[in-house]
Amino acid sequence: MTERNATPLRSVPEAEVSPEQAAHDAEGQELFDRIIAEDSRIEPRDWMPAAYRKTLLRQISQHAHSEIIGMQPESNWITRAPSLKRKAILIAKVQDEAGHGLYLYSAAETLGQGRDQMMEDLIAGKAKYSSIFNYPAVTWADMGAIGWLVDGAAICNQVPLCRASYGPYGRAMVRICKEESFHQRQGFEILLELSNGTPAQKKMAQDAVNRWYAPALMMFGPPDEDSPNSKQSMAWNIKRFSNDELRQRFLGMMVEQAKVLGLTLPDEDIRYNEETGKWEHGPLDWDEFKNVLKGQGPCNAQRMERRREAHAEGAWVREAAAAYAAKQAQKESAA
Ligand code: BYC
Repeated sequence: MTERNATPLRSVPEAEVSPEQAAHDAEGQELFDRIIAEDSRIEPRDWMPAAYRKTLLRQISQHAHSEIIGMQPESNWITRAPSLKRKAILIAKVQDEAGHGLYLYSAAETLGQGRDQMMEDLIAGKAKYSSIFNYPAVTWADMGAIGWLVDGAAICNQVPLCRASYGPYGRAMVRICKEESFHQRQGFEILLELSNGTPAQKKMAQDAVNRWYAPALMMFGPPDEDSPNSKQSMAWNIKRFSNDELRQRFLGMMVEQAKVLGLTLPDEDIRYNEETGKWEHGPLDWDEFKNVLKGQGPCNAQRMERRREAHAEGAWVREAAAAYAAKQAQKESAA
């Protein structure tokens, strides 16, 4: 285990640095490289390259935004859940997602970015969030397909992130992944019940799987040859596997689970390649993916509008919390 310097070292992103700062940075870089090479963890007070900090902030804040925007397709179904049991489960799941957002915003804050700024970027439409949440949830079976496919993809992508080199991110992911596996099981169970129900219910389940299959595969990000960030993120032990590796792994899991569900994945080209040991799928519509990222997906406008409304409606809570904190601080300084 590499020993840390007693005094935290700060990186200076600007080009103009004094000789003292340059020596300081060189020492910091050496320590950083050693920590990464031994697959240990970088903590908030450690020196880190400006680009590492920026990459983490980009990924963690996008992830946090995805969690809170991801509450919308499901919260729209809370009042229409078919039973009290399903309603209670769905409320708990949506609440968990708010919690995931919270852990992730907190992790991003340790990198020096204020939560207000991240929120401002989201509601101004400057920040990304996962493409998947710009698709509509049109029937109750979509709650099953989201849980099974979307949370399934999330688990596949996020379990390796529990070993991310940045301590606060990796630790947040451990708890998130535990909750995600409950989410996936509840989605699987909704689909299993529908699939074993009436022919109309089975068709509703199959239609939902047909709608969410391709968007779920695209959640993993662009193919490796079009993924500009993967190589460096993997060298820094933030990402552990490439987008395509995770997509293939996910596909293999879903093929087996679809058999148990009695449902079909809507892709005639799925096959296991004995030579490469990898699962293959049919072509995905990457133009559609790019359009969704540009804000032109079926629900982008609706999701952003709802987020802005929720932010405005929550202003009184933020003001009350700030007033209370100011009062407490005043009391403490008077004591
Ligand atoms: N959607 O170089 P690449 C959840 C962007 S929450 C939108 O491969 P990277 C859940 C990418 O950001 C699910 N944008 O990037 C919640 C980059 O643009 P910038 C969210 C995407 O970072 C509630 C550009 O495309 N999960 O599961 O190496 C309910 C090039 O890509 C997407 C996470 O955020 C996308 N799908 O890899 C239920 C996990 N894909 O930033 C469920 C953490 C790519 O350069 N994040 N882009 O402008 C990651 O693992 C990685 O950031 C990604 C992308 C695999 C997503």
